[in-house]
Amino acid sequence: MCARGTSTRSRRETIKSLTTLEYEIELDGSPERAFLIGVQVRGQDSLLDIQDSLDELEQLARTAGVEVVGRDFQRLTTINPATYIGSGKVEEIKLLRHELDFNLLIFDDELSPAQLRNLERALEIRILDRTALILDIFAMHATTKEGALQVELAQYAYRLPRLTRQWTHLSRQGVGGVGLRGPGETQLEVDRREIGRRMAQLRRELEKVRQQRSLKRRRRRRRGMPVIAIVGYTNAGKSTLLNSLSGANVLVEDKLFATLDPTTRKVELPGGKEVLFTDTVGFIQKLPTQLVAAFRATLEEVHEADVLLHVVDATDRNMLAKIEAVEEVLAEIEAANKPMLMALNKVDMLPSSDRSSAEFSLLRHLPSELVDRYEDIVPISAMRGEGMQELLSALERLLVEQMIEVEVTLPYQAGDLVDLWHRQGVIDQQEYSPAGIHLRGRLPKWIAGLMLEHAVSQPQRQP
Ligand SMILES: Nc1nc2c(ncn2[C@@H]2O[C@H](COP(=O)(O)OP(=O)(O)OP(=O)(O)O)[C@@H](O)[C@H]2O)c(=O)[nH]1
Ligand SMILES: [Mg+2]
Repeated sequence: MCARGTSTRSRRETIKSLTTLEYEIELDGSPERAFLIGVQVRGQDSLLDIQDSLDELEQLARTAGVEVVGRDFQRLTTINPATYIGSGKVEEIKLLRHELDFNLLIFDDELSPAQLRNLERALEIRILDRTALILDIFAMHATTKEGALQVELAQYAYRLPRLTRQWTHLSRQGVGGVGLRGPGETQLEVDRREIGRRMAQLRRELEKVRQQRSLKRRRRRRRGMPVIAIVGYTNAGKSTLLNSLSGANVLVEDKLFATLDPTTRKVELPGGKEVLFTDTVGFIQKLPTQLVAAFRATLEEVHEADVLLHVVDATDRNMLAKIEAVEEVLAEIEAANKPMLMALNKVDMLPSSDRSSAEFSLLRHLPSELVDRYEDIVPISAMRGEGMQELLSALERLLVEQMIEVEVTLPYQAGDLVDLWHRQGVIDQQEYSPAGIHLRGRLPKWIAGLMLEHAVSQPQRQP
């Protein structure tokens, strides 16, 4: 590091904040220096303890390439509607800024547009909140067109209510006074309209993506393979598991939100049946609602899956809170009532005596209605490929349990459906009659529907 004003001059660029101020940032490759701020509201239950939530925020900041130089939090009875934190804390931060030399302040919750504006004015420093930080990471990690569209839409949804009158900025340079309402306000309206138009266009494009996805899903259905969505908290090891199961080559990183776009791979179960595994975007506590809305096309993969495989990091001391956070998101996207398995991952990091105790503590501390939702809990090490056979067998058992009894007569030309039944179900009786092939046996629900659609006679179906 060289001191400012020496011969190696760093390139500086002025950037505008969403609200009123302009900042200079250095473009010499050195990371921005951030200070983290959180609030703990007394008597309010939050999933993570404030220090753990700040740890997570620090991890998010590091993932975004920011250096964290310090942190602080405040216990409040209520959030300050004007500045989120109390006025004393605002003053403290002002002083700290000179001591620690940070140029970015990151809040652990989403700030209201007014809070953001007031804080920027009071502190004259660039401010990000948790949502903006997550959106930034998503923007960094979006590799496909769909991912990029979804992130852009979420970013505009976040920015729109936070845009303010440009003239506030001009008035700071002495242009204020007469004519305050003139061009600045018009400019703001132009900006808003422009963003509104762009959002409408993004929504249209995403609607197309959704339709393509749903077409793809229908085609998959026709092939009869059940779809298993791998869900879980960010960094739990979902992509590592997909790679280990299928030899896929999904990027694995010790970073939050390494995966944005879903990847689907075929995997053969021990009994020979084939299933599709889909790896998806990770969840996090305080997940911004803009993201859930914008990522609808991606999250529909979870919504439409036949089985959910919830990957949990067994080494995480906040394991239980994170399981709950995942359950909350699943409920939000109406996917909470699907058959579920849990993979207790990273057990290679636990001393062997702790492995069963991790499972034990899970079963003991997780509310029983949650535990009951999982057909099986399987300890694994996705990284070392341990527990894969056990996991697949558990999945196979679950799939068999999900099957229903079907009795149907199919036309002779529907040979492909008979093959499908052989591959994905169990046939107890098969007879040839003039009307067609009479079959009785068990099938996954999603294929049973297909058989009934093609039946020649009135199907008889037992529950
Ligand atoms: N020790 C150990 N580390 C693991 C295991 N599985 C995954 N990891 C590590 O955990 C980190 C996150 O793994 P990923 O597979 O990227 O996690 P993810 O759930 O896909 O994360 P996101 O896509 O960011 O939501 C990486 O550093 C992996 O190497 C495991 O079984 N044991
Ligand atoms: Mg991943």
